[in-house]
Amino acid sequence: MAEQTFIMIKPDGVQRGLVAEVIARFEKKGFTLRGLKLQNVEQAFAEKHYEDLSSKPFFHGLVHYIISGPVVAMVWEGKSVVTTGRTIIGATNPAQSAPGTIRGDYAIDIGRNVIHGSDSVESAQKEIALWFPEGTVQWKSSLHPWINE
Ligand code: YYY
Ligand code: MG
Repeated sequence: MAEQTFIMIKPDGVQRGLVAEVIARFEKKGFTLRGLKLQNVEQAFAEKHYEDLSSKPFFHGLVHYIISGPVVAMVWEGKSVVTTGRTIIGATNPAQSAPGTIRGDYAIDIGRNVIHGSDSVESAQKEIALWFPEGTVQWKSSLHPWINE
């Protein structure tokens, strides 16, 4: 199976009207959209998504931020999409994110950094299973041979 990553537009990204912009960057790069939904997040679900960070001092604030409004959950597929997805997103702290990245172009504070992306293939699999228990859409873009050699 081709590599997949879990990408989430956080509540600030949705409120600020950045949904189309984020999708466009992944789409124009050449990755394939496999799942997409707008949803509110329950506190327990947000805690589960960020369970690895539960001992961090910012955990409580992070969970409250994620449940503060609807998010857009997505699965994107393609060669090295996990690593390249992180590059498109930019560094965790927008003060250090390069211009041209999503966080570099659209965020200032680490606690309002617009977007989440899986940090490894293993966490991508875990996050996709958590967010898309119903599965994703199986299809192949007709552009595939024009993007992949
Ligand atoms: O994967 P990424 O989102 O880039 O960073 P993580 O280290 O996984 O942290 C998740 C999330 O937590 C981050 O996007 C912002 C927030 N956060 C924070 O508010 N303060 C920190 N010092 C570190 C992370
Ligand atoms: Mg992370």
